[in-house]
Order: sequence, then C-alpha cells, then structure tokens
Amino acid sequence: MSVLDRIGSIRAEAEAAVAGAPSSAALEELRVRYLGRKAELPNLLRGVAQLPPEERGTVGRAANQARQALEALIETRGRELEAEELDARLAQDRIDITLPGEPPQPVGRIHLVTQTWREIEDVFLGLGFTSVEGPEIDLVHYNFDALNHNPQHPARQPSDTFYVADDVVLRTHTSPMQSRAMEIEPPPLYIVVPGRCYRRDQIDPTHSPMFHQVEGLAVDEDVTLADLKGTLLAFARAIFGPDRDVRLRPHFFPFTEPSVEVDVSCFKCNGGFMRDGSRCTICRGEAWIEILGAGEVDPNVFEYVREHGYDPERVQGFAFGMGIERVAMLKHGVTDLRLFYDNDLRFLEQFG
Ligand code: 2NL
Repeated sequence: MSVLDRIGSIRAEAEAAVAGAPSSAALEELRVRYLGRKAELPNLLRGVAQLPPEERGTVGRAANQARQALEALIETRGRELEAEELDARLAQDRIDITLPGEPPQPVGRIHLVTQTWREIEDVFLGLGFTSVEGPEIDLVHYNFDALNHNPQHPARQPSDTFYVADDVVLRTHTSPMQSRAMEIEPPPLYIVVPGRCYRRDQIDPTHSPMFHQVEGLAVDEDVTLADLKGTLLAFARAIFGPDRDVRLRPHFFPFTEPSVEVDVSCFKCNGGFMRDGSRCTICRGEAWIEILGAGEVDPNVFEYVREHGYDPERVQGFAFGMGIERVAMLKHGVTDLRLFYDNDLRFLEQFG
C-alpha cells in the first residue's frame, strides 16, 4: 500500500470512529489514538523529511490535510457531545425551583403561663403534694354546691358564670376537682389542681374570661392554720426568693372558715420605698403584695364527702387558690394580663 493510500485509510477510519464516538471520554481516547504522540499520522508527518524529494510535497500535504480535518472533526464532535451530556445532566438533576423552600425553624419557648404553672406545681410536689387535673366543664354541684356556695351567691348568676346547661358550667375555679378528688381518695389528701378557669369578666389589664389557677388542698387529722402558713411561706420563698415573709389577713370565702388573704413581703423594696425615697411600683408602697386566698376547709364542705371518709369531726384541712397569671405578672413585672393571650412574639420570646 502506498503512503498516500495509508493516509487515506487512516483518515477514513478515524473520521468514522470520531463521528460515532459515544461520549467525550471515548472521543478523548480517539484523539490520543489518531493524533497523540505515538499515533501513526503524526509520525508520518514527522518522517516526511526522510522521503524522496518528489514525494515530500504530496505526502506532506495529504498528511497535513488529514490531521487538520481530523482535528476539526474532533472539535465539532466534542462540542456536540458536551451539549448532549449537559442536556442529559440537566434533565437528570432537574429541580423544581417553584417548590417552597425549607422554612427557617423558629426556636420555640414554653409560654410564661406554662412555665409558671410548672414552677408552682414543682414547689408543691417538693412539699409532698400530688398534682391532679380535672374537667374544665363540670357540674354546678361540684363547682358551687359541694363547695358550700349558698344558692344566692352572685358568682352563680349567668352574668358571672358561663352556663353550658342549667346544671353544667365552665368551671370558675379548679376547686370542683378537689371535691372529686375527695370522693375518689380517702384522707390523708395533699393535692394541687392547676388548670384553666372561666368567668364572665370583661377583659382588662387584670381580668380575662379565661385564666389559670392553682388550688391546693390538704386534709389530714391534724393539719392546722399553722401548717397552712408554713406551706405558703415555703411556697412564697421558692417563687419570690429566700428572704420573703408572709402574713395572713382575715377574709371571707364560702368554702373556708376561717378564711384569709395571704400577702408576701415585697421582693423589690424593703418596706414600700426605694433607696431614692420613691414609692415602690410593685407593692405601691404597701410593702406587701397580695398573692392568694386560703383558709381552713369549712366542715360543710366535708359533709358532702363524709361517706368517702371525710368525717368533719375527725379530719380537718386547709385549702388555697392562686391565679397563675398574677404570680407570673408579679414575678416578671408584666402589667397587662392580655399580653399572655395576644400571641405577640415580641412579648413571648422574652421569657424562657
Ligand atoms: C382565691 C381563693 C381559694 C379555696 C380556694 C378550696 C377548695 C376546697 C375546699 C376549700 Cl375543695 N377551699 N379552695 C379555698 C380558699 C381560697 O381561692 O382568691 N383564689 C384566687
């Protein structure tokens, strides 16, 4: 075979191979095979000088043309393959940019009412009380009658209480669960009942038709008002600081006799006035802050559960009730109860 024929056959073979190259990688192999350092065509070109002078021109031209044609073809096929491969990648990696993105995860907090609920609960758990919860919708019997509320009491009026039926209300305090607990469990009984309560109050900075309470009840054969005071002193110190004191002032509640209002010594000032002589804004210069109501359980309340082991001649006890929002407001200097229910993160995120 003449050199020219050989060039022609290499060129034909290479052109066919390049045209049919299935990928950029295969094409690169072909480039090396036909145009690389050890390939036949470039070697022929390098050897042109050794040919007889009359052959140099024709062979050199043919080899050069073959090389250039091949280079051009590889270049074109390369671009084609790259485009195909890009299309394939794009089809495979397709993402729908109209899908919603990952939302940033907001960091949640325990609501201040829940925090305070748990803090109060913790204190009494530490003192040996058990925490129980009851229904928010309850019978008039448990909400009023069994608690020695006389039938004429204004709180019973539909203007003050949400009635679901003649004998069913949204509980106005958590005490109904305390009566229920006495029916279930004989004395001694030491319980606290946290939970939501409802009263038909106009909403304002200190009232809300829905609010939270913790009530406590201790019944045993020998619990006295001194135990009540000691228990509430421990509570006040746990919640408002170790230097707190408590005082009891006479009051009236239908379900306790005697009844007291319990004040805690102000945790901000010492005696009602600040160092600069200004009146304390927490206790308004009173030196004491009212935190809850309490008393010795009225024997009439025990009469309703006498058959469950609560003989008023044998057992006695104390009970107390406090507003969770009020405790939280005092402790954290919140001046408007409505902030607890507005769900404004600027308020909520300050706690916890
Ligand atoms: C207040 C006063 C009080 C009670 C709640 C109670 C429950 C039973 C028997 C006797 Cl089963 N008493 N609860 C007693 C005294 C006061 O709450 O001002 N709460 C915000």
